Amino acid sequence: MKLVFTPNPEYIHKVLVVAHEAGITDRLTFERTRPFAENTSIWKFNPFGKVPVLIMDNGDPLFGGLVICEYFDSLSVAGKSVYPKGDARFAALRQMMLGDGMFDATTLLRVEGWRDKSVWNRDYMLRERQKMINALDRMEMEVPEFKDKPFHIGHICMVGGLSYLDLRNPIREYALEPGDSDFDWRAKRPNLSAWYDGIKERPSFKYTVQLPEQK
Ligand SMILES: N[C@@H](CCC(=O)N[C@@H](CS)C(=O)NCC(=O)O)C(=O)O
Repeated sequence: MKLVFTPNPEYIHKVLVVAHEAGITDRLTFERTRPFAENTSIWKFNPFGKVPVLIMDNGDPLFGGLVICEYFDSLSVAGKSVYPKGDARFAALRQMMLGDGMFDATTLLRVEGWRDKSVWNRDYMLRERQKMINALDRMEMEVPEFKDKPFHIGHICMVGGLSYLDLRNPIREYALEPGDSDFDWRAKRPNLSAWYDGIKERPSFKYTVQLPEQK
């Protein structure tokens, strides 16, 4: 099966982490595409034009990173799953959405900022910025709930979102509000920061894929 995405070893892709945890990385091939590049191949695979997409062995696509994560998990060779059952399930799924929703808000803010500043939709940008801050604050609040739980999809998505924010910091870059020019998600979030620094040493978070630029 083939994963179509924009690999960037400088941040943590949730789909790669789940593939590694499931022990199925040897079944994967990769195609690089940049969704906003003119020659992107993404529209062939995903009606929404987003990465990642998985082309399954029967040729059908799966789109939506969270759906791909669930598919990889279902193939787990050791039969272990990063989706808890029972009481722990919905806190883990909420944390999954905290991480993934923060990633989405970060990319949406970033992409709007690519337009010329004179045509920025500031209200829209402020709204995405607020979502990021809210998600970070909520994660900080939830650290005592999740920090000692068996490893799960919520941990993966939060680490993915935070690692992206370490790489791309549109709050700092676009400085929409006073103080934003030195925005650091770790400030005032000591518990989240300490948890993140510890957990990101896990081997599946170190699994990266490097591919040449698309021609
Ligand atoms: N949470 C989504 C994120 C996907 C996403 O937004 N990917 C961006 C990466 S830049 C993208 O492809 N954007 C293209 C677009 O929004 O048209 C997922 O996991 O599928």
